[in-house]
Amino acid sequence: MSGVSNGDAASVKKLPSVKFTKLFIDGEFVDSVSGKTFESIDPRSGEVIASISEGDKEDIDIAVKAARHAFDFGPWPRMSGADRAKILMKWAELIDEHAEELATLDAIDAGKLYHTCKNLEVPASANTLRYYAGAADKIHGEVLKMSREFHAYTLLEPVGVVGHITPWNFPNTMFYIKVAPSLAAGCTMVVKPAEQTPLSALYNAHLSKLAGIPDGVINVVTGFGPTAGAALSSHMDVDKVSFTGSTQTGREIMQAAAKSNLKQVSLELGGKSPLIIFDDADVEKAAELALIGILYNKGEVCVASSRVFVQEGIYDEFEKKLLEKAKAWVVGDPFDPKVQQGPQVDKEQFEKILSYIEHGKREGATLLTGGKTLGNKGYFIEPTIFSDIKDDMLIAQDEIFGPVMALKKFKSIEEAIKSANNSKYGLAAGIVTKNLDTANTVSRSIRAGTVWINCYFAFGDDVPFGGYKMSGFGKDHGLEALHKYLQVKSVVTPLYNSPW
Ligand code: TXE
Repeated sequence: MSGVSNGDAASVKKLPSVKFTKLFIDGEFVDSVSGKTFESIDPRSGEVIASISEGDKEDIDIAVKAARHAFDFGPWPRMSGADRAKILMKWAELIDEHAEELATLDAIDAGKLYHTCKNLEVPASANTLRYYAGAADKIHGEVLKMSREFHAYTLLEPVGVVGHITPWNFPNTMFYIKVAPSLAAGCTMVVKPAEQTPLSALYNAHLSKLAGIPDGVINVVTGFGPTAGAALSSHMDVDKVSFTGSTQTGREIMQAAAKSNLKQVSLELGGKSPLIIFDDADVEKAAELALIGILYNKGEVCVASSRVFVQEGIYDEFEKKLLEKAKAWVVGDPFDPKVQQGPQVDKEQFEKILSYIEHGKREGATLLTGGKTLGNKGYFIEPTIFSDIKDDMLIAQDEIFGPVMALKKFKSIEEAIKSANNSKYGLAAGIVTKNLDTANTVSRSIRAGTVWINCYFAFGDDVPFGGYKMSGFGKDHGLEALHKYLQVKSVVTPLYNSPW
């Protein structure tokens, strides 16, 4: 393994000074009511980056009040779509201008690759805003011809105050995936970013103000899940919660919504996505795809191709190529342009992954490569590949959320489909084949919200994304996401002889 550990990397970046560390409520950065703070940790070293205000129930109450006031009386929901679009477009420009700062914050906070963030993920967030800016002035209902002497029309109205609860694996991207469509719809909101990665959300709050988003429309309350997050999902004055995170927390959020005001809920949860590679595949390219599918963002990706099924005719050659590539994969400081994989997000996730690796060994899978930590500080793990997988093994069932692949040989298309569907999750899947019949059959047989054929991780702002089964419901991206933040009002009136 040509991995370099954190301390050895030539370009280890010194921690920048973090400008925004307080809650953002009603257009101002403020301390939490309790005055408490929590530490944001650099996963490259385990060192403290900054102390961040710790919001709790009282802060959520204040933020929801601000969002409610902005929704009930403020200009945002009443503005024309075109005026909203202008502000969103301006904000997109600001993201491009501040790409370096945003990429740096996600790299030090989440261990993400700096160059990938700066050149790919951050510009993609600007485009997400542009996509929904383009939709903001095209929100309209329908005129309906009723069967009796009435006619009706529908209005699409913003759903109201939204609570966005986001995870730590794509802190900046997730912020915009949630915020952009709900803003275009005319909603106001409280964002609760993950406690592991609060920095870019606070920076984005600052950019929102520069762009001209009115006070109270976007509020960001940093803090922990069971306190701030739970307060948001059980709040009586929040109309909808949009969540991305674990299946277990998704369940708790639904319960909180049910027990409070029956707010709408959409959930994007975990996955254990299969990548199925058939005999007719180009082995070199398929091995590359499989590796990137599991190692992108160090495997902390909800759609990671964590289960790879390879047909028997090419299996041996595939395994050889895969191992060559995995051994050449570079793990190290995420600011080093040679590095392909940074540290896991935090100690907890690091230990969780290592315990799954130990479990994999115990349950009889063959450890082909990896399995160990790298360096003497920070949370670096070798790319790890297990073979001889059985579908019911824990490492083939649980979402590990790390650089750990479960590799299995299969004979027939039916066997591959059965194994792929043998999961409580259904977020995404990949197929590699030149045969159109195979691609068509498998894509229709897999129970997952996204199927990639001869590609992986191909996302688009216009392509709806979300899960089947216990991967959740409700889509991010696309016009589906915009409609998630709109509700339909039917207005009915008599055509003739109205008594009034
Ligand atoms: O997630 P949580 P965790 C999976 C992945 C990972 C595991 C655990 O397998 O190893 O989840 O990660 C907030 N009420 N995914 O524990 O708890 C929390 O503060 C309201 C997959 O970090 O789901 C954070 O903002 N909110 C996933 C957010 O939920 C609560 C990405 C996510 O944290 C809460 C992340 C509560 N009771 C993890 N408890 C994906 N789908 O991409 C926590 N939160």
